[in-house]
Order: sequence, then C-alpha cells, then structure tokens
Amino acid sequence: MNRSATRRHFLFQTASSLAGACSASLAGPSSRPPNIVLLYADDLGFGDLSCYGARRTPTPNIDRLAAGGLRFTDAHATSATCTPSRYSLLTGEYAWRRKDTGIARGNAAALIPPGRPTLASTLQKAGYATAAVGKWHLGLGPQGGPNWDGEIAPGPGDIGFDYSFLIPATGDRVPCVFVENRRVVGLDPADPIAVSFDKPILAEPTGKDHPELLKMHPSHGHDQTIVNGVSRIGYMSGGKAARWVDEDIADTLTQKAIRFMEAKADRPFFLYFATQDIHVPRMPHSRFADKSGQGARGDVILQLDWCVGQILDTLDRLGLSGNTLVLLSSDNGPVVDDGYRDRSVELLQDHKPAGPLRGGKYSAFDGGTRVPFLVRWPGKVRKGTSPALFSQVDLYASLAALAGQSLPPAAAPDSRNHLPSLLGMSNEGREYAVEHSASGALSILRGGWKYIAPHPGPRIDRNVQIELGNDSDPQLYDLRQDLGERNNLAPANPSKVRELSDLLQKVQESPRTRV
Ligand code: NG6
Ligand code: CA
Repeated sequence: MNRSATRRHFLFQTASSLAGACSASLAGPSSRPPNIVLLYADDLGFGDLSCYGARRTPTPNIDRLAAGGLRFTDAHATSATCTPSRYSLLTGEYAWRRKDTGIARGNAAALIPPGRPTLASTLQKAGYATAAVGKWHLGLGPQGGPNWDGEIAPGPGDIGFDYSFLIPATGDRVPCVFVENRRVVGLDPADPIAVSFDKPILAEPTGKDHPELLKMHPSHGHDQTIVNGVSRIGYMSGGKAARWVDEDIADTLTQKAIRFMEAKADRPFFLYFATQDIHVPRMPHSRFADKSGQGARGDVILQLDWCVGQILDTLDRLGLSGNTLVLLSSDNGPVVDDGYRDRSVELLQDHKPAGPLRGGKYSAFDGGTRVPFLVRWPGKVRKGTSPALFSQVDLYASLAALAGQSLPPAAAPDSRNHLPSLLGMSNEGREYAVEHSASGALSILRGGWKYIAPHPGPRIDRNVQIELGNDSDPQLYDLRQDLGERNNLAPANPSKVRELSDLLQKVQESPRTRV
C-alpha cells in the first residue's frame, strides 16, 4: 500500500474500530498513523518506579512519561520470564501453547519462524519502518543455532523488522556480542566465535576456576566463561574484538534507537526498544554507578530512566512527540538477587520492587507478571490512571487496529483489540487474563478474582528468595480485598474455583482465543 492509501485505510480502520467506544477524533485530516515506540524494560517490578510509589530511587523521566499519559495499575506480561513474554507480545499467542518457549539459551534457534505474522510484520505492512533494538532472547538462526561468524538468519529481519541491533539472548548469557541485522558487530574473521552451553571450551577462563579474574562475583550459577570481568551462563571463545563492555551497553543501545528515529522521522516508524536494564549483570556506566545508594539494581534503574529520557528528548527534538504513541512496560516482575553479588540485597532497605504484590520474577503470584505499563500520546491518550485489566498479548491486535490493519485469521491467535482501553477511552479492559509462571503454573484473573491452578514444585526458590506460588491445591484470591494474595479462598468458594478453572481449561483447549 502506498502512503496515502495507508493513511486512508488508517483513518477508516481507526474510526471503525473505535466506533462507539470514544468520540474523540484520533486522526485529523492531516494525520498519519502515529509512530509507535515500545520501551520494554527487563525485570522491572510493579513497585520500582516513583510513579508507582517507589521512594528511594527517583525515575523523573519515566515519571514525565507517566504524567503526560496513562498509568495502568492492572497490566500484565503473559509470563513471569523473558522469552515467553516476548514471544507472546510479538506473536499475539500465549507462549505456553508452544514447546521450547521457556528461557532460551544463548545459542537457541529462532523461535518465531520466518513468515509468521508478528506485531512488527503487521506494522511493516501498514507502511511503518520497523526496528528491534536491544535484548532479543527469542533465538536466532536455524536448528542447531546460528553460525556466529557468518550470516545469522533467520532472525528479526524475517519476521517484520527492517533493522535490528541486538543482544542475542541476555546480558548474562554468551555470546556477549551485538548482532546488527545479520552480522556480529566488529567481528575479526581471524578470531571466530564458538559457543557452547554443554561443555567448557578449553583455554577460556571461567568464573568457577578463576574467581581472581572477576570484577563481580556470582551468587548462584553464572560461573562459566568470563567476559569483561564478569562470568556468564555458557561458554564462548573467540570474537574478542567484538565482545561488549557491559558498562557501555545502555549508551550503545540508546544511540542506535535514536539513530533509527532520526533516520525514519519522515514516515511512521515502530521502534521496539528492549533494554538490558534492569537485568543482571547490573553493570551501570560510571555516570550511574553508586549513585542510587541502593546497590547496582538501583543504579541501573537510574540508567534505565536516563535511556527513557533520551528517547523522549529525541522525540521532542524531532518534533514527533505529538504524533508518537510511547509505551513502557516490563517483560516480567522483579528479582533482587538473580545470580550476582552486586550489593542489591544488602542495600535494598525498605524498597519493595514488587510494591504491594506477592512474589516476583518466576512466580505465579502477581509479582511475577503484573508490571508497570505507561502509555502516552499527547492529546489522544487520556491522562491519568487506568484500572483496566490489560495483557501484553493484546498489544498486537490493538496496535494493528491503530495502524489500520486487519489481521489474517491465522495471525495473533490470542490477541484481542483493546485499543479503547489502551488509549484510556474505556476502563473496561480484558474480560480475563492468563498468567504463566516459570514453573509452568497457569493462573487466570477475572472480575477481581485470581485462580492459580494446582502445580507441583517448590514454594520458594531459595537462590532468588522468591515465593513461586506453586501449590498442589487450587488457590483463589480476591484481589480487590487482598492484592497481596495472602488469603486463599479456594476451600470456601468451590463454585468460583470451578468457574475460573473451567474458563482456564477452555482457553488451554482452544487453539485460539481471538474474537
Ligand atoms: C535464569 C538465570 C537468571 C536469568 C534468567 C533469565 C541462573 C541461575 N539464573 O536461569 O540469572 O538469566 O534465567 O531471565 O542461571 S529472563 O529475564 O531473561 O527471563
Ligand atoms: Ca526478564
């Protein structure tokens, strides 16, 4: 579709998809579909931002975003870990429907096959320039993993992203190199990369055998190949010139994101900016190191806030703020000790990363999946707070509607168009939301109730000190009275348990829930 056809289509679709839900005109005669900037933080908790009540580490730039738009209090990642949440966000399908969508290894093959419709490919079809910058963690390359020395495909370029600049997996997993489009950045062909998650690669020092080489020590796991004085998950050799310096990652990614927006300022663009912050290893730039008084975790919250400020300032400088929908959220809940001794536990003080919620990252309790969610589009998104139940699985269908795209039947099987609630024109939100814990427990929220299906497994992960929410009995909580999920009402409410477990079973059994 050419530009003006795209615009006509957009006006029509937007008007029709919002008919009855709002009277405000979203698109004036001269408008084009808005740019979309999705800021996706890593492991940021419901209580970590000052606009969500945090008091010790201020986040003025994120607060500025919140003050100019809508702050959700009941928004959810689909899973309590990264890979499945990102999978759901981009495909509009619950990750638990598919095998191999758990936390991906650093050399996992591409999880989303080429040609599969994604949020990015749908926006690309609508005429958007699209980019993924930052953490990927959705696998790259063919079965068996990518050839890091050659062309790395398939990848984001095959599922709708025109441009990508990636941390292939996570900051704490090898390979510790950036991949730009289909190539490792700065690779010396004479120093090829080898990666293994099964056996050590000889001649490469590990944290386990050479703790004297470390500038930060692991608390659990993370004792394999050392890169930049930090031991990682997995083994790698080679690629010495290409290895990243953790302290510069935030600057590098932010720069790439800014360059992309500058280059595409004259057309609608979609920027998926997935920060490494505030995941481990928390290695802030010296501008932020020791500045929070809360250890490395607080410092990287300051760094994340700076990144967001840079993005917002760039939109202002380019004159694009008025025509850009900015969203900020997190892939899962918070964790304080996720494997490195970085003083975050000792200096946490009274800060509650999950706010009033129980559990955190990995957990079936709401701390695992209820996350900050901010939406700003000046003049178009209502300012204030929204209590609407919102799931990230709905971003696909909602943003597709905003861009005037109808979805082919096979696309986005679990994604529903909740654009009116996304824009703050309705507080109604989703009828129910499904959550998925790292142990594989499924929960469902509806009408203020939350049901957690019985699931085997430990109640507490002692390494990370998080309550996982596993129980061999059903759990039922009334979140309106008991947001902290303390009082299990299942024994006293068998009919509510049945109602919610039936609904959850229906969702599990139907291959798609898009209406
Ligand atoms: C866990 C890692 C944790 C983190 C997580 C993935 C250990 C002991 N723990 O296995 O540090 O990397 O995987 O986090 O290795 S996520 O946010 O990308 O899902
Ligand atoms: Ca995460």
